[in-house]
Amino acid sequence: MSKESLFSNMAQTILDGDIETAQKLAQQSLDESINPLETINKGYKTGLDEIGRGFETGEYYLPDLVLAGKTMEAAVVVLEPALEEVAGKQDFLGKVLLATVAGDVHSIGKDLVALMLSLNGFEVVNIGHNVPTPTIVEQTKLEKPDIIGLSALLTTTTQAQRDVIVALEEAGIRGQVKVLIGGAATSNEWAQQIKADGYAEDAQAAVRKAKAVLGIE
Ligand code: B1M
Repeated sequence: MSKESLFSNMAQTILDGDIETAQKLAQQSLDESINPLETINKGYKTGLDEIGRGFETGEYYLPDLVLAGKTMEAAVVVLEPALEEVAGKQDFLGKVLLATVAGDVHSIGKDLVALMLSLNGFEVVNIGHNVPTPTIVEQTKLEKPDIIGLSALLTTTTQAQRDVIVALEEAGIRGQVKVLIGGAATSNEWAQQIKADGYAEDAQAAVRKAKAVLGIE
């Protein structure tokens, strides 16, 4: 099977919510030495994007989104050891506190970012999804991270990213930590608008931006 057909079949497993085949194809891509990041981005994520579009037009429903999410998570479990190999052993670069903001339960992208950061030398404290702003501020005081990463996938919940930055300012700790944002509903422009220190479009960019804001490389 060509690489393109394999990716297309992977996307189809997301649309079908077919966990067993998704995992089988993930293993096949490893057997064929395909880079696991390419597999995620060109295979499974394509399926999630398609189901997202279909959800907007009424072709797919909420249970389809739920099952698609579970299928993606199951495929990533198979790919995880290979992602570790690609990253290799890394020196400690810094500590990142990661959360999906209040009102938003999307966790797949954030968890991928957590995985990539930790594989690349960052200690990651992943405090979950739908995390209230005061909790993020409390955890920042407690964990003293170098960076806070805030994920938002809903247009409405991007406001909570701004709320966190304002709350950090009010708590007098904004200057002690860099704030990076990400998630499908965000952008470089939004990062500038809310005075975040940067925006990352995907997990690899998150690693690059995390290094950049800490002046590494
Ligand atoms: Co939801 N959902 N969803 N959903 N969902 C979207 C986001 C949507 C675009 C679908 C659509 O309509 N086209 C739409 C949002 C529209 C908008 O506001 N603009 C939407 C909606 C409307 C909803 C509900 C409101 C549906 C409803 O209930 N009627 C509801 C919201 C619930 C809530 O949060 N309060 C809802 C629920 C869900 C599920 C729970 C069913 C499920 C999530 C399961 C889970 O996460 N465990 C789900 C899913 C799966 C999606 C789609 C299909 C896929 C999201 C995903 O996982 N993508 C999504 C459509 C889409 O994105 N195309 C959609 C794959 C993932 C790898 O990419 O998350 O973008 P992503 O993460 C990337 C980058 O963005 C970046 O790196 C990641 C890895 O490369 N990144 C960061 C992310 N966070 C970062 C943080 C950083 C840096 C980079 O910090 C430094």
